[in-house]
Amino acid sequence: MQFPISNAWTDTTLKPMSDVQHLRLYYAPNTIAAAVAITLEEAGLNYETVHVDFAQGEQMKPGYGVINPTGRVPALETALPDPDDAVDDEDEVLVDPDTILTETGAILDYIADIAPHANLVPQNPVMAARMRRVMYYLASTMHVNHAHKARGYRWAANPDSWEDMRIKVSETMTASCAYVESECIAGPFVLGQTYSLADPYLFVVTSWAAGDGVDMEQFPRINAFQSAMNTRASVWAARDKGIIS
Ligand SMILES: N[C@@H](CCC(=O)N[C@@H](CS)C(=O)NCC(=O)O)C(=O)O
Repeated sequence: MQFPISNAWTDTTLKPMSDVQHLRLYYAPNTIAAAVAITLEEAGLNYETVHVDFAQGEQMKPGYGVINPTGRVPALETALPDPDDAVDDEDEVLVDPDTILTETGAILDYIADIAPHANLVPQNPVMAARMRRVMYYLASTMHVNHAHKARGYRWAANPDSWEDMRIKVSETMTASCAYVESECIAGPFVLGQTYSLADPYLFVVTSWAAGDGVDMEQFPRINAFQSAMNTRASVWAARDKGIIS
């Protein structure tokens, strides 16, 4: 996939919801982008996918910078580009940066807003805050712990330090799992019987834990939560599309 080369954010006016014509998810398999795919499936929304090939370093190439200037997935394009606003590269790939959303939590909230029928955010403000407590914890702490395994160069210049960070990941991810186990799963889902945006987010982040060296036998609530998630058609639909294993 070639991406348009531009980083012009010329108009920050959000498109009205009635203008939502198409959704295109930029993802790499088994990344946090899978939480967005599962949520789109839960919402019953049609979407296209674009595989951002990490093996080729596509997320760091200038063209992807117009999609997500942080060089990460997910990104969600929320409307067909208006030809007047769109960036047109040599390959005639049209993208209007003003229609693109980034940051997993923000994208999940957007999906809940455009698909109110799916009830992905509880009406009760306390429950909604409890849901977001888990989402913020995952974004700010547990995902960052996981990233220390392969992305140490973001935080330290000396390669010896990267190895030190990598070694620590099983410990920090185990500590995060212990917190999730005792504080974040009412069971079977984060908020009990009520499924919410926190569930696909937690599902994906906890799916990394075994590979990060966490002994998952210690965490029966997380295992039961994973099993409950695996009964959902949304998870299998994302799996069928190769977005999560
Ligand atoms: N805060 C961002 C983090 C996104 C993120 O770190 N995504 C990872 C995949 S799980 C990524 O794109 N990594 C590519 C890289 O670091 O080069 C979010 O929640 O959307």
